[in-house]
Amino acid sequence: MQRFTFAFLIAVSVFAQPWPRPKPLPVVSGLEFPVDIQNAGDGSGRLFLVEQVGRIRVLQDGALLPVPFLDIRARVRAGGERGLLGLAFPPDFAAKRYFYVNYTEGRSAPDLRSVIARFRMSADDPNQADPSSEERILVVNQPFDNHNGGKLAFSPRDGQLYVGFGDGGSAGDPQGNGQNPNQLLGKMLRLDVESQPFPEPEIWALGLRNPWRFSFDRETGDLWIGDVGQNRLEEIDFQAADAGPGLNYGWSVMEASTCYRPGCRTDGLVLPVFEYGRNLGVSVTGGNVYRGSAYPERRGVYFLADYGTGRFWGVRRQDEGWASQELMLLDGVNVATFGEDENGELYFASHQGADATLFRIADRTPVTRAEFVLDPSDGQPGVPPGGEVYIYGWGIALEPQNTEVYFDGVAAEVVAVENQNGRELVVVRAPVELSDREVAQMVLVSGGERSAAVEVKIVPRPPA
Ligand SMILES: [Ca+2]
Repeated sequence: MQRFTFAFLIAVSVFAQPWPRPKPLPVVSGLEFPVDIQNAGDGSGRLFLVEQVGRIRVLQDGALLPVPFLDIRARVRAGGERGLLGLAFPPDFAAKRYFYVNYTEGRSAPDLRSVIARFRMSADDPNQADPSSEERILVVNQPFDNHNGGKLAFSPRDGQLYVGFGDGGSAGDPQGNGQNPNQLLGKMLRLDVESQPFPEPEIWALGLRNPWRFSFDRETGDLWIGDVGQNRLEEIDFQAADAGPGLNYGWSVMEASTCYRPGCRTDGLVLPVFEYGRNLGVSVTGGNVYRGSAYPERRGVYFLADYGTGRFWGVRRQDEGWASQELMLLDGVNVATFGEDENGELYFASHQGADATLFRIADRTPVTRAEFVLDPSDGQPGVPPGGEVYIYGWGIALEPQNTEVYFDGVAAEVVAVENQNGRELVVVRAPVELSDREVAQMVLVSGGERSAAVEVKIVPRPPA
Protein backbone atom coordinates (compact mmCIF):
# COMPACT_ATOMS: atom_id res chain seq x y z
CA MET A 1 0.00 0.00 0.00
CA GLN A 2 1.27 3.42 -0.87
CA ARG A 3 1.85 5.62 2.15
CA PHE A 4 1.82 9.36 2.54
CA THR A 5 3.44 11.85 4.79
CA PHE A 6 1.77 15.00 5.96
CA ALA A 7 4.92 16.88 6.76
CA PHE A 8 6.24 20.43 7.19
CA LEU A 9 2.84 21.59 8.21
CA ILE A 10 3.33 25.15 9.34
CA ALA A 11 0.03 26.94 9.50
CA VAL A 12 -0.16 30.65 10.00
CA SER A 13 -3.78 31.53 10.30
CA VAL A 14 -4.99 34.76 8.81
CA PHE A 15 -8.10 36.18 10.39
CA ALA A 16 -10.43 38.74 8.99
CA GLN A 17 -11.69 39.74 12.43
CA PRO A 18 -10.08 42.90 13.74
CA TRP A 19 -10.39 41.81 17.37
CA PRO A 20 -9.96 38.50 19.20
CA ARG A 21 -13.03 36.38 19.80
CA PRO A 22 -12.06 34.93 23.17
CA LYS A 23 -13.59 31.89 24.72
CA PRO A 24 -12.88 30.72 28.27
CA LEU A 25 -11.56 27.19 28.59
CA PRO A 26 -11.65 25.83 32.14
CA VAL A 27 -8.23 24.49 33.12
CA VAL A 28 -8.65 23.50 36.75
CA SER A 29 -11.08 24.07 39.62
CA GLY A 30 -10.82 23.72 43.37
CA LEU A 31 -8.96 26.97 44.04
CA GLU A 32 -9.77 29.09 47.08
CA PHE A 33 -10.17 32.79 46.18
CA PRO A 34 -7.37 33.00 43.57
CA VAL A 35 -5.93 36.51 43.12
CA ASP A 36 -2.71 36.04 41.14
CA ILE A 37 -1.39 33.75 38.38
CA GLN A 38 2.35 33.60 37.78
CA ASN A 39 4.96 31.52 36.02
CA ALA A 40 8.50 31.14 37.30
CA GLY A 41 10.21 31.67 33.94
CA ASP A 42 12.35 28.62 34.67
CA GLY A 43 11.28 26.43 31.78
CA SER A 44 9.25 24.15 34.04
CA GLY A 45 5.92 25.09 32.48
CA ARG A 46 4.34 25.41 35.90
CA LEU A 47 1.71 27.96 36.87
CA PHE A 48 1.67 29.31 40.42
CA LEU A 49 -1.80 30.18 41.66
CA VAL A 50 -2.02 32.57 44.59
CA GLU A 51 -4.93 32.01 46.94
CA GLN A 52 -5.97 35.05 48.95
CA VAL A 53 -6.28 32.98 52.12
CA GLY A 54 -2.50 32.62 52.20
CA ARG A 55 -1.53 29.71 49.98
CA ILE A 56 0.23 29.27 46.66
CA ARG A 57 -0.69 26.23 44.58
CA VAL A 58 1.23 24.69 41.69
CA LEU A 59 -0.39 23.64 38.43
CA GLN A 60 1.88 21.17 36.69
CA ASP A 61 1.02 19.20 33.55
CA GLY A 62 -2.61 20.24 33.89
CA ALA A 63 -3.06 19.09 37.50
CA LEU A 64 -3.02 20.91 40.83
CA LEU A 65 -0.35 19.45 43.08
CA PRO A 66 -1.90 18.30 46.35
CA VAL A 67 0.70 19.98 48.59
CA PRO A 68 0.81 23.81 48.38
CA PHE A 69 3.98 25.51 47.18
CA LEU A 70 3.70 27.88 50.15
CA ASP A 71 1.19 27.95 53.01
CA ILE A 72 1.38 31.02 55.25
CA ARG A 73 -2.31 31.16 56.16
CA ALA A 74 -1.38 31.40 59.84
CA ARG A 75 0.35 34.75 59.37
CA VAL A 76 -1.89 36.25 56.65
CA ARG A 77 -4.90 38.39 57.49
CA ALA A 78 -7.38 37.56 54.73
CA GLY A 79 -10.90 38.64 53.90
CA GLY A 80 -12.44 41.44 51.89
CA GLU A 81 -9.50 43.13 50.13
CA ARG A 82 -6.95 41.70 52.57
CA GLY A 83 -4.87 38.58 52.18
CA LEU A 84 -2.00 37.13 50.20
CA LEU A 85 -2.29 39.38 47.18
CA GLY A 86 0.77 39.07 44.96
CA LEU A 87 3.69 36.91 43.89
CA ALA A 88 6.73 37.70 41.74
CA PHE A 89 9.63 35.57 40.62
CA PRO A 90 12.86 37.49 39.99
CA PRO A 91 14.71 37.22 36.70
CA ASP A 92 16.84 34.07 36.80
CA PHE A 93 14.70 32.50 39.52
CA ALA A 94 16.05 29.04 38.63
CA ALA A 95 19.47 30.07 39.93
CA LYS A 96 18.35 32.43 42.70
CA ARG A 97 15.73 30.09 44.17
CA TYR A 98 13.77 32.79 45.96
CA PHE A 99 10.69 34.87 45.21
CA TYR A 100 8.62 37.72 46.61
CA VAL A 101 5.10 37.98 47.99
CA ASN A 102 2.82 40.77 49.20
CA TYR A 103 0.34 40.08 52.00
CA THR A 104 -1.55 41.80 54.80
CA GLU A 105 -1.02 40.95 58.45
CA GLY A 106 -2.45 42.09 61.78
CA ARG A 107 -6.16 42.46 62.37
CA SER A 108 -8.51 45.14 61.18
CA ALA A 109 -7.10 48.58 60.34
CA PRO A 110 -5.42 50.52 61.83
CA ASP A 111 -3.81 47.31 63.10
CA LEU A 112 -3.21 46.18 59.54
CA ARG A 113 0.05 46.12 57.61
CA SER A 114 1.08 45.29 54.06
CA VAL A 115 4.20 43.12 54.04
CA ILE A 116 6.50 42.57 51.08
CA ALA A 117 8.71 39.62 51.84
CA ARG A 118 11.16 37.24 50.26
CA PHE A 119 10.92 33.47 50.66
CA ARG A 120 13.48 30.85 49.66
CA MET A 121 12.91 27.49 48.10
CA SER A 122 13.28 24.35 50.16
CA ALA A 123 16.58 22.56 49.68
CA ASP A 124 15.37 19.49 47.87
CA ASP A 125 11.87 19.95 46.43
CA PRO A 126 11.31 22.26 43.45
CA ASN A 127 7.58 22.41 44.29
CA GLN A 128 8.09 23.52 47.89
CA ALA A 129 9.12 26.84 49.36
CA ASP A 130 10.42 27.13 52.90
CA PRO A 131 7.80 28.99 54.98
CA SER A 132 10.39 29.68 57.70
CA SER A 133 12.69 31.53 55.29
CA GLU A 134 10.78 34.84 55.29
CA GLU A 135 12.85 38.02 54.96
CA ARG A 136 10.86 41.23 55.17
CA ILE A 137 11.64 43.84 52.55
CA LEU A 138 9.02 46.48 53.32
CA VAL A 139 6.16 46.89 55.81
CA VAL A 140 3.55 49.62 55.28
CA ASN A 141 0.76 50.48 57.74
CA GLN A 142 -2.75 50.42 56.30
CA PRO A 143 -5.16 53.00 57.75
CA PHE A 144 -8.26 51.20 56.41
CA ASP A 145 -8.99 47.60 55.47
CA ASN A 146 -9.57 48.19 51.76
CA HIS A 147 -7.49 49.41 48.78
CA ASN A 148 -4.39 47.36 49.55
CA GLY A 149 -3.31 46.93 45.94
CA GLY A 150 -0.93 44.05 46.39
CA LYS A 151 0.43 43.18 42.99
CA LEU A 152 4.18 42.73 42.45
CA ALA A 153 6.00 42.51 39.13
CA PHE A 154 9.56 42.70 37.88
CA SER A 155 10.06 45.06 34.99
CA PRO A 156 11.62 43.42 31.93
CA ARG A 157 13.25 46.80 31.26
CA ASP A 158 15.22 47.43 34.48
CA GLY A 159 14.86 44.15 36.41
CA GLN A 160 13.50 45.97 39.48
CA LEU A 161 10.46 45.07 41.52
CA TYR A 162 7.36 47.24 41.13
CA VAL A 163 4.70 47.29 43.83
CA GLY A 164 1.20 48.75 43.54
CA PHE A 165 -0.33 50.35 46.63
CA GLY A 166 -3.85 51.71 46.96
CA ASP A 167 -4.63 55.00 48.64
CA GLY A 168 -5.08 53.43 52.09
CA GLY A 169 -8.77 52.86 51.72
CA SER A 170 -12.10 54.07 53.05
CA ALA A 171 -13.64 56.16 50.24
CA GLY A 172 -12.59 59.35 48.48
CA ASP A 173 -8.97 59.17 49.74
CA PRO A 174 -9.68 60.90 53.09
CA GLN A 175 -5.96 61.16 53.95
CA GLY A 176 -5.01 62.59 50.56
CA ASN A 177 -2.43 59.87 50.03
CA GLY A 178 -2.77 59.68 46.24
CA GLN A 179 -1.17 63.08 45.73
CA ASN A 180 1.11 63.14 48.82
CA PRO A 181 4.70 62.67 47.65
CA ASN A 182 5.76 61.72 51.19
CA GLN A 183 3.39 58.76 51.44
CA LEU A 184 3.89 55.32 49.91
CA LEU A 185 0.13 54.72 49.68
CA GLY A 186 -1.64 55.56 46.43
CA LYS A 187 1.56 54.93 44.49
CA MET A 188 3.46 52.62 42.22
CA LEU A 189 6.75 51.92 44.00
CA ARG A 190 10.02 50.69 42.56
CA LEU A 191 12.19 48.53 44.81
CA ASP A 192 15.77 47.63 43.99
CA VAL A 193 15.35 44.38 45.91
CA GLU A 194 18.20 42.60 44.18
CA SER A 195 20.74 45.02 45.71
CA GLN A 196 22.22 44.62 49.19
CA PRO A 197 21.32 46.33 51.39
CA PHE A 198 17.90 47.20 50.02
CA PRO A 199 17.70 50.91 49.22
CA GLU A 200 14.67 52.94 50.24
CA PRO A 201 11.62 52.37 48.03
CA GLU A 202 11.28 54.82 45.19
CA ILE A 203 7.95 56.40 44.32
CA TRP A 204 7.66 55.58 40.65
CA ALA A 205 4.16 56.89 39.89
CA LEU A 206 1.52 58.86 41.83
CA GLY A 207 -2.21 59.29 41.91
CA LEU A 208 -3.50 55.73 42.12
CA ARG A 209 -6.65 54.76 44.01
CA ASN A 210 -6.39 50.98 44.08
CA PRO A 211 -4.24 49.45 41.37
CA TRP A 212 -5.94 46.07 41.11
CA ARG A 213 -3.59 44.17 38.91
CA PHE A 214 -0.93 45.82 36.83
CA SER A 215 1.49 44.17 34.43
CA PHE A 216 4.42 44.76 32.16
CA ASP A 217 4.26 43.92 28.49
CA ARG A 218 6.90 41.22 28.36
CA GLU A 219 7.98 42.27 24.88
CA THR A 220 8.03 46.07 25.10
CA GLY A 221 8.36 46.72 28.85
CA ASP A 222 5.33 49.04 28.80
CA LEU A 223 3.41 49.22 32.08
CA TRP A 224 -0.38 48.78 32.21
CA ILE A 225 -2.35 49.54 35.37
CA GLY A 226 -5.99 48.80 36.14
CA ASP A 227 -7.10 51.42 38.70
CA VAL A 228 -10.42 50.90 40.47
CA GLY A 229 -12.77 53.88 40.40
CA GLN A 230 -14.72 55.57 43.18
CA ASN A 231 -18.21 56.41 41.97
CA ARG A 232 -18.26 56.75 38.22
CA LEU A 233 -15.42 55.38 36.13
CA GLU A 234 -13.04 52.41 35.99
CA GLU A 235 -9.74 53.10 34.28
CA ILE A 236 -6.71 51.62 32.57
CA ASP A 237 -3.50 53.63 32.86
CA PHE A 238 -0.48 53.23 30.63
CA GLN A 239 3.19 54.06 30.91
CA ALA A 240 5.53 53.58 27.97
CA ALA A 241 8.70 51.65 28.71
CA ASP A 242 10.89 54.68 28.07
CA ALA A 243 8.94 57.01 30.38
CA GLY A 244 10.73 57.97 33.56
CA PRO A 245 9.49 58.18 37.15
CA GLY A 246 6.98 60.71 38.44
CA LEU A 247 3.94 60.27 36.23
CA ASN A 248 0.79 61.31 38.10
CA TYR A 249 -2.39 59.38 37.28
CA GLY A 250 -4.60 61.90 38.98
CA TRP A 251 -6.40 60.34 41.95
CA SER A 252 -7.95 61.89 44.02
CA VAL A 253 -7.97 65.11 42.04
CA MET A 254 -9.46 63.20 39.15
CA GLU A 255 -11.45 60.00 38.76
CA ALA A 256 -10.34 58.67 35.37
CA SER A 257 -10.93 61.48 32.85
CA THR A 258 -13.24 63.54 35.07
CA CYS A 259 -12.73 65.90 38.00
CA TYR A 260 -13.28 64.16 41.33
CA ARG A 261 -12.61 67.43 43.18
CA PRO A 262 -14.96 69.99 41.65
CA GLY A 263 -13.16 72.52 39.47
CA CYS A 264 -9.94 70.52 39.62
CA ARG A 265 -6.67 71.55 38.03
CA THR A 266 -5.63 68.83 35.62
CA ASP A 267 -2.26 70.21 34.46
CA GLY A 268 0.37 67.51 34.39
CA LEU A 269 -2.01 64.67 35.18
CA VAL A 270 -2.00 61.59 32.97
CA LEU A 271 -5.36 60.48 31.61
CA PRO A 272 -6.33 56.83 31.22
CA VAL A 273 -6.05 55.09 27.88
CA PHE A 274 -9.36 53.34 28.51
CA GLU A 275 -12.26 53.84 30.90
CA TYR A 276 -15.81 52.58 31.37
CA GLY A 277 -18.74 53.65 33.45
CA ARG A 278 -21.01 52.09 36.02
CA ASN A 279 -23.43 51.01 33.33
CA LEU A 280 -20.86 48.39 32.30
CA GLY A 281 -19.12 47.42 35.52
CA VAL A 282 -18.13 48.22 39.07
CA SER A 283 -14.46 47.32 39.61
CA VAL A 284 -11.72 46.89 37.04
CA THR A 285 -9.32 43.95 36.95
CA GLY A 286 -6.30 44.82 34.85
CA GLY A 287 -4.82 42.06 32.73
CA ASN A 288 -1.94 41.49 30.36
CA VAL A 289 -0.85 42.19 26.83
CA TYR A 290 -1.03 39.02 24.78
CA ARG A 291 2.40 37.90 23.60
CA GLY A 292 1.73 34.23 23.02
CA SER A 293 1.93 32.30 19.78
CA ALA A 294 -1.33 30.34 19.65
CA TYR A 295 -3.37 33.33 18.45
CA PRO A 296 -1.19 35.54 16.27
CA GLU A 297 -4.04 37.94 15.49
CA ARG A 298 -4.31 39.02 19.11
CA ARG A 299 -0.66 39.88 19.65
CA GLY A 300 -0.32 43.29 21.26
CA VAL A 301 -3.90 43.35 22.58
CA TYR A 302 -4.24 44.20 26.27
CA PHE A 303 -6.97 42.21 28.04
CA LEU A 304 -8.96 43.44 31.02
CA ALA A 305 -12.26 42.59 32.67
CA ASP A 306 -14.75 43.91 35.18
CA TYR A 307 -14.85 42.01 38.46
CA GLY A 308 -18.56 42.57 38.98
CA THR A 309 -20.10 42.04 35.57
CA GLY A 310 -17.70 39.64 33.85
CA ARG A 311 -17.28 41.93 30.83
CA PHE A 312 -13.97 41.64 28.99
CA TRP A 313 -12.35 44.26 26.80
CA GLY A 314 -9.32 44.54 24.58
CA VAL A 315 -7.23 47.71 24.25
CA ARG A 316 -4.45 48.31 21.74
CA ARG A 317 -2.56 51.09 20.08
CA GLN A 318 -4.06 52.51 16.94
CA ASP A 319 -2.05 55.10 15.06
CA GLU A 320 -1.20 57.75 17.67
CA GLY A 321 -4.13 56.82 19.92
CA TRP A 322 -5.88 53.84 21.41
CA ALA A 323 -8.62 51.52 20.26
CA SER A 324 -10.82 49.34 22.44
CA GLN A 325 -13.50 46.72 22.02
CA GLU A 326 -15.75 44.70 24.29
CA LEU A 327 -14.79 41.08 23.68
CA MET A 328 -16.78 38.77 25.92
CA LEU A 329 -19.36 38.71 28.72
CA LEU A 330 -19.22 35.99 31.37
CA ASP A 331 -22.30 36.65 33.42
CA GLY A 332 -21.81 35.72 37.05
CA VAL A 333 -18.04 35.23 36.92
CA ASN A 334 -15.99 37.48 39.24
CA VAL A 335 -12.74 37.95 37.34
CA ALA A 336 -10.14 38.52 40.05
CA THR A 337 -6.91 38.32 38.08
CA PHE A 338 -5.19 37.56 34.82
CA GLY A 339 -1.82 35.96 34.24
CA GLU A 340 0.39 34.46 31.58
CA ASP A 341 2.29 31.23 31.24
CA GLU A 342 5.86 30.96 30.05
CA ASN A 343 4.69 30.92 26.43
CA GLY A 344 2.68 34.11 26.86
CA GLU A 345 -0.71 32.41 26.73
CA LEU A 346 -3.25 34.24 28.90
CA TYR A 347 -5.32 32.95 31.79
CA PHE A 348 -7.78 34.41 34.24
CA ALA A 349 -9.28 33.18 37.48
CA SER A 350 -12.72 33.48 38.96
CA HIS A 351 -12.82 34.47 42.60
CA GLN A 352 -15.74 32.34 43.66
CA GLY A 353 -15.29 30.72 47.04
CA ALA A 354 -13.51 27.48 47.75
CA ASP A 355 -14.07 26.00 44.32
CA ALA A 356 -12.89 28.74 42.02
CA THR A 357 -11.73 28.03 38.48
CA LEU A 358 -8.69 28.91 36.42
CA PHE A 359 -9.47 29.54 32.75
CA ARG A 360 -7.25 29.81 29.72
CA ILE A 361 -8.33 32.43 27.19
CA ALA A 362 -8.87 30.39 24.06
CA ASP A 363 -10.69 31.61 20.99
CA ARG A 364 -14.10 30.96 19.54
CA THR A 365 -12.39 30.47 16.21
CA PRO A 366 -10.50 27.20 16.39
CA VAL A 367 -6.88 27.39 15.38
CA THR A 368 -5.18 24.35 13.94
CA ARG A 369 -1.51 23.93 13.49
CA ALA A 370 -0.76 20.29 12.87
CA GLU A 371 3.00 20.18 13.20
CA PHE A 372 3.66 16.64 12.18
CA VAL A 373 1.87 13.42 11.68
CA LEU A 374 2.96 10.07 12.94
CA ASP A 375 1.73 6.70 11.98
CA PRO A 376 0.86 5.20 15.35
CA SER A 377 1.39 1.71 14.01
CA ASP A 378 5.10 2.16 13.45
CA GLY A 379 5.91 5.61 14.85
CA GLN A 380 7.20 6.78 11.47
CA PRO A 381 6.13 9.91 9.61
CA GLY A 382 3.37 9.32 7.14
CA VAL A 383 0.04 7.56 7.26
CA PRO A 384 -1.78 5.40 4.77
CA PRO A 385 -5.17 6.62 3.56
CA GLY A 386 -7.53 5.64 6.34
CA GLY A 387 -4.70 5.88 8.84
CA GLU A 388 -4.75 8.22 11.82
CA VAL A 389 -3.74 11.86 11.43
CA TYR A 390 -2.87 13.87 14.54
CA ILE A 391 -3.82 17.54 14.48
CA TYR A 392 -2.91 19.94 17.26
CA GLY A 393 -4.78 23.14 17.89
CA TRP A 394 -6.37 25.58 20.28
CA GLY A 395 -9.97 26.54 20.93
CA ILE A 396 -11.30 23.15 19.92
CA ALA A 397 -14.20 21.82 21.98
CA LEU A 398 -13.56 18.40 23.47
CA GLU A 399 -16.53 16.96 21.62
CA PRO A 400 -15.80 14.56 18.75
CA GLN A 401 -19.47 14.64 17.78
CA ASN A 402 -19.24 18.42 17.23
CA THR A 403 -15.87 18.35 15.47
CA GLU A 404 -15.40 18.09 11.73
CA VAL A 405 -12.18 18.01 9.73
CA TYR A 406 -12.00 18.46 5.97
CA PHE A 407 -9.18 17.91 3.52
CA ASP A 408 -9.99 19.76 0.29
CA GLY A 409 -13.60 19.68 1.36
CA VAL A 410 -13.59 15.94 1.97
CA ALA A 411 -14.66 14.99 5.46
CA ALA A 412 -12.32 12.92 7.57
CA GLU A 413 -13.64 10.63 10.24
CA VAL A 414 -12.98 12.13 13.68
CA VAL A 415 -11.70 9.51 16.09
CA ALA A 416 -11.01 11.54 19.26
CA VAL A 417 -10.56 15.04 20.69
CA GLU A 418 -8.63 15.47 23.90
CA ASN A 419 -6.64 18.07 25.80
CA GLN A 420 -2.91 17.56 26.07
CA ASN A 421 -1.06 20.03 28.29
CA GLY A 422 -3.18 23.03 27.40
CA ARG A 423 -3.76 22.38 23.71
CA GLU A 424 -6.14 20.11 21.91
CA LEU A 425 -5.30 16.97 19.97
CA VAL A 426 -7.73 15.89 17.26
CA VAL A 427 -7.27 12.42 15.80
CA VAL A 428 -8.89 11.78 12.44
CA ARG A 429 -8.62 9.15 9.72
CA ALA A 430 -6.99 10.43 6.56
CA PRO A 431 -9.48 10.28 3.69
CA VAL A 432 -8.21 8.14 0.80
CA GLU A 433 -8.73 10.97 -1.68
CA LEU A 434 -5.48 12.54 -0.53
CA SER A 435 -3.45 10.00 -2.44
CA ASP A 436 -3.29 11.92 -5.72
CA ARG A 437 -2.49 15.39 -4.33
CA GLU A 438 0.60 17.24 -3.25
CA VAL A 439 -1.20 19.86 -1.19
CA ALA A 440 -4.53 19.83 0.59
CA GLN A 441 -6.45 22.55 2.40
CA MET A 442 -7.43 21.48 5.87
CA VAL A 443 -10.33 23.09 7.70
CA LEU A 444 -11.49 22.25 11.20
CA VAL A 445 -15.00 22.99 12.47
CA SER A 446 -15.59 22.92 16.20
CA GLY A 447 -18.96 23.63 17.72
CA GLY A 448 -20.03 25.28 14.47
CA GLU A 449 -16.99 27.61 14.29
CA ARG A 450 -14.67 27.16 11.32
CA SER A 451 -10.93 27.55 11.50
CA ALA A 452 -9.02 29.28 8.77
CA ALA A 453 -7.89 26.85 6.08
CA VAL A 454 -4.35 25.64 6.56
CA GLU A 455 -2.22 24.16 3.84
CA VAL A 456 -1.14 20.58 4.27
CA LYS A 457 1.75 19.27 2.22
CA ILE A 458 1.33 15.67 1.24
CA VAL A 459 4.59 13.96 0.56
CA PRO A 460 4.73 10.30 -0.39
CA ARG A 461 6.90 8.39 1.99
CA PRO A 462 10.16 7.42 0.34
CA PRO A 463 10.55 3.69 -0.38
CA ALA A 464 11.99 1.85 2.57
CA1 LIG B 1 -6.44 58.26 37.23
